[in-house]
Amino acid sequence: MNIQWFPGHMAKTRRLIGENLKLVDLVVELLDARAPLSSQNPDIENICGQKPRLLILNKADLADEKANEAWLNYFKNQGKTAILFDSVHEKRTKHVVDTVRSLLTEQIKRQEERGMKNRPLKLMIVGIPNVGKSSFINRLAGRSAAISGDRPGVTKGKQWIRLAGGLELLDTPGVLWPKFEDESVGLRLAFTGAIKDEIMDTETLAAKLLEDLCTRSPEALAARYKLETTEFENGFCVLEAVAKKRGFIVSGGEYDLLRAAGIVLDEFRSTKIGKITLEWPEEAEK
Ligand SMILES: Nc1nc2c(ncn2[C@@H]2O[C@H](COP(=O)(O)OP(=O)(O)OP(=O)(O)O)[C@@H](O)[C@H]2O)c(=O)[nH]1
Ligand SMILES: [Mg+2]
Repeated sequence: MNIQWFPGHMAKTRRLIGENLKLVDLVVELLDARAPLSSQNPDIENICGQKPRLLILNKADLADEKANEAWLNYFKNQGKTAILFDSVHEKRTKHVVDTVRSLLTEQIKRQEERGMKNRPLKLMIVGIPNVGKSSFINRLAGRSAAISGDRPGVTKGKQWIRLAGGLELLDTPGVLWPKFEDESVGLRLAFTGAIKDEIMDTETLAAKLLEDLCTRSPEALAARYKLETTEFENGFCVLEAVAKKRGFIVSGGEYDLLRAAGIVLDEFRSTKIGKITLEWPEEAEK
């Protein structure tokens, strides 16, 4: 299944990020905690160069707790600063601001020496579509300052949001890159909702997800859909078993695979199947 989604507005966002880089002190890159490597945009690395960077492993509440800890270690070992975060429920945000300040200690000191005390720190928030950039900003701001929504492509242009305590955040639209390194990257982004479902064949997508879950989380999958086995010939057979269990039948007695696909994708994204991480550091190091 070859997934590509790089419309003109994303090329525009890529330019916007480059153009605004000189205005900011630090880039906050949001990754999806369920797929931290697949959700890391290689373009951001190239565009942002030496600019100080903070990684937020967002949607940590939807991911496997053990995997979360493993990923924190992974990034730490790479000399990167990463924080697990839940942009919907997290009450404490002070540690994020403190981490930003500590990453910018040198700059803050230099500014103070030049007599620029209390100049606001400017951060650009970037990441793939639907990862939670606008929600993250709203959490930090403690109010609904940026529009968010449960589909990719909600934010259409840049927006500055000022926080109490001398921080200014730049919200940006979600951005992907022109070509995914391998099929599994595109699939993981699609499973987690970073790619518009409308451009995909959701039956094939759900079948691919089920195939993956049969090996990754067989118990959770079997429990959710009351399956007697998770040994199937392929993902479409699992999808058919789900449709059968749920009684999704179309006229003529065929199983309604399209409906089952929608349910499976929904239930995965809302953790009804479980808190499942789609890639672990061990797999990345292979
Ligand atoms: N459970 C959970 N949901 C989250 C989290 N962060 C964001 N969401 C949800 O994810 C969806 C997308 O959030 P947005 O903040 O609009 O994402 P965005 O990155 O700004 O998306 P675009 O502007 O479309 O690129 C919304 O339904 C949010 O409620 C999180 O940490 N945990
Ligand atoms: Mg947004």
